[in-house]
Amino acid sequence: MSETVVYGFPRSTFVNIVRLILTHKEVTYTFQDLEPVMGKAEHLALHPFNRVPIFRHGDFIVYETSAIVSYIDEAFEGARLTPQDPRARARMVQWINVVNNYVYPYMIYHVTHERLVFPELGIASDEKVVAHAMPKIENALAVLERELADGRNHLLGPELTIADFYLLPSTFAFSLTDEGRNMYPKYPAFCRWRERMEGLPTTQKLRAILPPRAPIPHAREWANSHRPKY
Ligand SMILES: N[C@@H](CCC(=O)N[C@@H](CS)C(=O)NCC(=O)O)C(=O)O
Repeated sequence: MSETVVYGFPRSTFVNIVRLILTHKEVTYTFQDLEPVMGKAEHLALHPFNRVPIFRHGDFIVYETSAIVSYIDEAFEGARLTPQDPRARARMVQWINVVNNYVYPYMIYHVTHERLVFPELGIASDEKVVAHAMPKIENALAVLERELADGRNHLLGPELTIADFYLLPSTFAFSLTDEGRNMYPKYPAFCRWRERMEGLPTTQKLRAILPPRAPIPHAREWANSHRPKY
């Protein structure tokens, strides 16, 4: 059997999307923690854009989360997480791109980094970065609330898809900030979706094997290399 490896660091939002989907499909894999080599030649040889996750299946190596998860969904047995219907599939890709462009950048890159990741390393929060993100997050949550207000179980309706697993890790990390804790109760349908997703055996199973949340040492460099500036 070909070896299956996820490369990344444990707290990475995108790495955890991949790990949730592997867990859901009951694919056995090993996790290789790249924290000690992030940004170094060993990491850049796997991902020339200096990011994680990277996925290896035998001699096939692929990076970029959406490419990885669509490969996993097709190449491995287990519950299919991609609808066959073209319109439903387009809707799923729409939500994946919503997370990439309008959710992750503000919930994680702006607020979670400023409120959790940098302070854990002794770096003060930049209030301007947080302030810039807040209306964008309010808008994203209002859009999700409208979508989920008809009582559907998942983003696309009754079917659990890759889109739900895409959204979960960003919304989890943001829930650990004061901003998230204060904002979420205004969006009850979204909170019900979150409760369902957090309660899935898949989510519980992955959480149980993740190490306790610890500071991300290589994030010290982000303050110089790619912190938003306003
Ligand atoms: N477009 C990439 C984004 C991946 C990404 O931004 N990953 C973050 C972690 S969640 C990362 O690699 N950060 C490392 C760094 O910025 O040094 C994907 O979809 O895989």
